Amino acid sequence: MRASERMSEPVRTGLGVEAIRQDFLDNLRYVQGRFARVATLNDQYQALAYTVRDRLLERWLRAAESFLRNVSRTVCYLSAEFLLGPHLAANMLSLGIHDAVREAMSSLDIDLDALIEHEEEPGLGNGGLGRLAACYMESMATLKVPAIGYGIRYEFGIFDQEIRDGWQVERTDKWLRYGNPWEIARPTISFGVKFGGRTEAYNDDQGRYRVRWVPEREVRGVAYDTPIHGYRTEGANFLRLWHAQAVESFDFQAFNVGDYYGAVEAKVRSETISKVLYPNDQAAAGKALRLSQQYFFVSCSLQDMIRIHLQAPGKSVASLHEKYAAQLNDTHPALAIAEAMRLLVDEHLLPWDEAWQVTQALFGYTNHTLLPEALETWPLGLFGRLLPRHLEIVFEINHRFLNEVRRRFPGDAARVARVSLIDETGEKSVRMAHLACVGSHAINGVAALHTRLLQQSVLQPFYEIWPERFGNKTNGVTPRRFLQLANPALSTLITQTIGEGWSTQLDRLAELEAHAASDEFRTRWRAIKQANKARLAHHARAHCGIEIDPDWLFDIHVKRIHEYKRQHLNALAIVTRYLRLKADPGLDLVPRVYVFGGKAAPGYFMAKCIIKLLNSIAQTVNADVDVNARMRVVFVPNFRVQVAELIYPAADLSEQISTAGKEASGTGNMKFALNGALTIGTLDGANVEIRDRVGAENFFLFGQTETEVHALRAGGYDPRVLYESDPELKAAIDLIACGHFCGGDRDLFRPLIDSLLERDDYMLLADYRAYVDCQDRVDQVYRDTERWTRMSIRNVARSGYFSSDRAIREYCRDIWHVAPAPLDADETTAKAPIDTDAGTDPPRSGAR
Ligand code: 26Q
Repeated sequence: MRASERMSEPVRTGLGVEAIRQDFLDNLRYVQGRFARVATLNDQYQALAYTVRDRLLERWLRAAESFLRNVSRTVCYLSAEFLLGPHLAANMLSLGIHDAVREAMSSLDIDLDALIEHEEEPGLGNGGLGRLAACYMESMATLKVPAIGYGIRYEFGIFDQEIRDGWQVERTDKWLRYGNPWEIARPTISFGVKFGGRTEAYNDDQGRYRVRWVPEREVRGVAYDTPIHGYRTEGANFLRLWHAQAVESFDFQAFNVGDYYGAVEAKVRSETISKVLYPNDQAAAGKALRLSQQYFFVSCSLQDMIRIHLQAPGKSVASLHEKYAAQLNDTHPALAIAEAMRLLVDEHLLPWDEAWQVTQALFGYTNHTLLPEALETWPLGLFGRLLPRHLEIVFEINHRFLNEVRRRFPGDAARVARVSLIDETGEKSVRMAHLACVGSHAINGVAALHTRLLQQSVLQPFYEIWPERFGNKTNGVTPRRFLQLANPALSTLITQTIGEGWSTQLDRLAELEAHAASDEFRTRWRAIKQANKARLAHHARAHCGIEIDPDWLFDIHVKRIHEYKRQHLNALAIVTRYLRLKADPGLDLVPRVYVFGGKAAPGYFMAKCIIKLLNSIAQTVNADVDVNARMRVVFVPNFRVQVAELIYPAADLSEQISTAGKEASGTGNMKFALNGALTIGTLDGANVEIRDRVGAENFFLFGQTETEVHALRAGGYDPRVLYESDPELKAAIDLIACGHFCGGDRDLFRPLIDSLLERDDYMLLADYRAYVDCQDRVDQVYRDTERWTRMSIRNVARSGYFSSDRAIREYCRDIWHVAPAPLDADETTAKAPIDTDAGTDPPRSGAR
């Protein structure tokens, strides 16, 4: 049906221009309380958001109704982070109303792009892990896999990054300040969560041994739901995020004894639990509030799952695992294993062994890191003070588990110590990854190399005990957001070339390959890249005040700033190029723009120095007329999903240069490849699989392999020898050290330089020469425009595997045992989870 034919559609649900226009005006008036002439940009944004939401909710509720007739396993994705990105444009795309909305807005003289840009994205995640959760929620909705995402409704998400004098400055992210039209508060869905206190053992009136937890305090978690709409499908999936609220009775007690301010303080303390997202910072480890957050959301989520399950007639907690598959996104929600045991055994009176079977069948665990220092542990003292009952449960799980290990490996005390849930070396602590392994039926890594290394290193003893539990699930990204939405021009060309439907069957991108031979196709391909580069150039002018030329090679390095990701290796190569140009101003180099973006954890000093270094180099290079017609450097501040959508499509070259064996997978690498960038990278994480698929000849490989890194380290690695033996390397390091980029200050970058020359934990010096030479190869290939374009086309054509739909199908098949929609999806059979008692009224007063 054409938009113009939908003249008399219902205003709230119709997909045509007229219905959208009318609903927008209604929402402006009746939700925002404004008439059109005085409406601000925010009023208009809110009104349009409600207009899109109306359509979303209609379809969501329809699907929810149909779910009542359908019984299927529901996936519960437990994650401390969901980095959703802006909703408005994504929901318009999934509903297929983008053109109609544009027409409706332009009929009112409103610039739709300005409204889209106005949205403050929910930054409820740090980076890869949080964004993966968002991609997976989108794919589950698209594949009609019933799913609930459980997490925390942080009032302040990841900090906003400003760059001042080249340094990162953090600002609180006040994303909720103008309201959030995409969420629905569910004040009637709330649960008490206990903290602290002590436990008491007793025998109940039927003589059963039981344990009672007498908490010190209690907090209430209130649900906020965000519908997750699948691409052109109906479904009723949602994100359920918990908001912490003080429990009334507690402050009343204090109030009665006259301590009003004490009561208010207790209230404030309770409500801090969901205040702020922790950056992935070593400094955050061991923080009681972080542990409280983890327990808070996990407890609410499990209580909610049980409540929903018990609503169905004849159901008991003994069949919880038949109703749900719960996935642990890293160890942040691993307390769910102890909490499930507590709820099943203490509250629902299931015998331990039966409860353990249910728990193990329920959970799967995804690991996202190999860095030993990033594996979560909690000091026993802290853990026991906050969660006394859970510590007992962890001890009991451990006791039974270690007995099993002793039975299987008699006399092997070293093995017992290695697998124990309790680390007894130094300050005793609970090892969350061990808890996650023991309590899950499936354990996976996020790229083939990562899974193999997990089995050989940090989780090796578990692999030896339960090899059958391990499997690989290579990450994927949603092509709807990162290709269709981010790169509309390329998407149009793809559709014109291979027809509709490719974004839900991404392997079909392979059909593009044949067109690489067509001159006309390659010309159009290049024109699109060029336009995307111009779009980014415009952003760089507006936000960084730097002019960049869309004709140049765009070399892009965006991701969290971390030593293992080696943005400073890129910096060394840039300085080398700078020195070459200074020495020979006539040097024939391919002009390049180096674009960086990413946040450093606020407490991570070295990462902050790297940001300062990049900005210092940028300032010097961009101002130097000897070189700035051949190279420029831009640091794009506050990298986030919204900016990412602008950046990936503009890249010619994708920097994926982590030390081999350190990056679990990477997902930016996939987003770049899908947008036609070529990768310069090491054999790390999913780079390995990207190269396997796009072909070695279409990938710029350099650097030590993981095995070589290992051997080099074992053989007594000395970075100084490399420094002394490579004149270009020495010159680059010396130039930074002498203060050339920072007004002669020789101290500023000393910590960075010292760390490279003394330890070089991430082996930059070992990979420097190979990297610089590889960049020269990039130049050579780039000069051959037609060849480069063919390589770019092949990268896209061969990257269909990296769709999050493929990843979700694998999780469904191997771990969750739920059926996704068939490949040629029949759009009438929506299945979805639903909260059947959402209509229950709250008690009148004081009843809770
Ligand atoms: C832990 C304790 C205390 C405070 C914060 C944290 C914390 C928070 C977030 C620790 C880690 C994270 C995030 C990790 C992350 O994003 N990992 C990335 O996950 C991606 C998806 O699998 C991979 O592609 C990346 O390789 C991996 O680095």
